[in-house]
Amino acid sequence: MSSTLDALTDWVDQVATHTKPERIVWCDGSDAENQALVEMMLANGELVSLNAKTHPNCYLHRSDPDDVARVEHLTFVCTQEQADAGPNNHWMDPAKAHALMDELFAGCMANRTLYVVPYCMGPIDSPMARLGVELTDSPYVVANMRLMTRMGQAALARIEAEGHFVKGLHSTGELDPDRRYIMHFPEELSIMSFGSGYGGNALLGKKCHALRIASYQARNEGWLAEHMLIVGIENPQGEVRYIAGAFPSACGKTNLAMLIPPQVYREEGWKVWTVGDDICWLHPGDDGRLYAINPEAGFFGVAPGTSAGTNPNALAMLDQDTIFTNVAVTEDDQPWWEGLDDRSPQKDWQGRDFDPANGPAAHPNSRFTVSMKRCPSYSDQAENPNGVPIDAIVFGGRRAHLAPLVMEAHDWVHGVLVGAAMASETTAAATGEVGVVRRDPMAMKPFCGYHFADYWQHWLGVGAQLTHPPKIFQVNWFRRDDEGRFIWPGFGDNMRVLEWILDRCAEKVAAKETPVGAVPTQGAIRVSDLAESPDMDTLLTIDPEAWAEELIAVEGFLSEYGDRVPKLLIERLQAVKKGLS
Ligand code: GTP
Ligand code: SPV
Ligand code: MN
Repeated sequence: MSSTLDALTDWVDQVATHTKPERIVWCDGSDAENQALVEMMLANGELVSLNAKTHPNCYLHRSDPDDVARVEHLTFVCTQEQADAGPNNHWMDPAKAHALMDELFAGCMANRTLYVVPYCMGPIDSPMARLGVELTDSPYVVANMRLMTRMGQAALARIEAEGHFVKGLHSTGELDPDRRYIMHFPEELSIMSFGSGYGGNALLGKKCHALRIASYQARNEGWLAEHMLIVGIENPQGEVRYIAGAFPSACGKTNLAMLIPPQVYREEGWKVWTVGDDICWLHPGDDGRLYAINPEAGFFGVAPGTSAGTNPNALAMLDQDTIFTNVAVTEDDQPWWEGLDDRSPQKDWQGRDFDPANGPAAHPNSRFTVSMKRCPSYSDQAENPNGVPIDAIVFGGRRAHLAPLVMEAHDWVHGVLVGAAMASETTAAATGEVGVVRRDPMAMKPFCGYHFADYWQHWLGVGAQLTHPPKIFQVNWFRRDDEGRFIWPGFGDNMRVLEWILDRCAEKVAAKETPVGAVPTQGAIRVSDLAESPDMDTLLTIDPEAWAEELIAVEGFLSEYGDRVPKLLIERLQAVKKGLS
């Protein structure tokens, strides 16, 4: 091994001395390596085989029932100064965190294998891509990282050429929720995760590296690391425009990224191309526009609600080469979840005979892991090393009330305020109560690796530098009527809103200005071909009194971030408030 890999081999040696694995395996990412891992996991029960006729090369993993979601209360950002982590993060002194983690990791890999997983976030030849190595004792993590990142030989070769990478150390430990910590050391570019095998806690390339560590690096280097999907919309003239969208966990990114337009749109020639469904790295280009890459290579998507009606593209990719986590199974061993179809499952996500008295058959946060290449709408630009130019940024959330179907921010500064003011109902993607409205600025509350006030300042700074900044919008697919039903049909019909957004970007359509943003004029959102017209008045009306209350709440929220909050943002908030009164 060449000398530029010395830092890596030294670190592997050091970790092995401390954690005492039975053996060390350097992963090359090959099919043969994956096949051997799968066979081992089938033999030891970590994976269960599914119906090989209907779902070739698909497997089911059942987590420990106490380990099914991200654990925000056990996730820490460990900067030297507590203030740098900000009120948005749990903080621990790095020395204390290291001592705690060293104790947990001591000897924890006895009788286990230590896998060395080199990975690249982003197209392997992209100047925007970043490297990492995850050391893990979980073969399930290895199999997932192989689908979710460019993992193995090519990544190792680039690490050797560049000489630097993010260090991630992971052990499932005993899966004891009381001995579980996800620690980030942005100043050391390292991550330590102990006691969980679940996605966002354990696949360290994803939220830990590509968002928490990367957002910290991005701030220092002048770019943005965001919790965003990237989608290309092709119009009947064959022009493709790209939209990046930040929605909190389990709020519709995967679905929007691969939507199938309604029939009238398809007949006109509209097409949708998927670039990414969860994470987006945005870089200012020489032409004054913002360019996006998806650092991931796969989808770790929410299963419940995915069906032939809601997301046919997702369903099509899931019948082969997919790892399912915590879904139910039918009597003939096909994966099943709530919302899929009207078959009844035989076994629930814990492998018990299905009994509705035990709750849903599939865990509400059950997921699928699949390569992006299996997506029928996979964009031919997804591998473009220079990324795709972004015309619009969309912020969305789950709001039963208040937030309109769509509105446009007045300008970049107002757009940053709209993003910072986002709120959404909590979901099963993280442990804790579900359905509670909380502030989730830019859908980054759980993922920003530094002080939110500094983050908003950075957003303002990036925007100021762009001669052609994307327009910024807010959307809400989740408005409910008095009976609690969703008013907007959502899913493929969200295309109707994207068309308006792109028309606004191209200055093709007028809008109704309000102090909180510009909303579509009557009839501007095409709905006439829908069998049942949704209540567009409710969806698009801005209630000045309710918004005045909302802005007071936003003001209170921003004040929690102290005098680091950009003055420009506060001034803009005051201006909007004044406009309303
Ligand atoms: P993460 O992977 O957790 O970051 O989530 P995500 O933002 O990619 O969410 P996803 O697209 O997987 O959607 C989560 C849930 O919301 C699923 O159950 C979907 O069926 C549902 N959903 C998505 N889009 C819509 C929509 O337009 N309307 C309604 N009513 N539900 C939606
Ligand atoms: C999310 O929770 O936002 C996800 C799944 O995308 S996880 O990888 O667990 O973060
Ligand atoms: Mn996510």
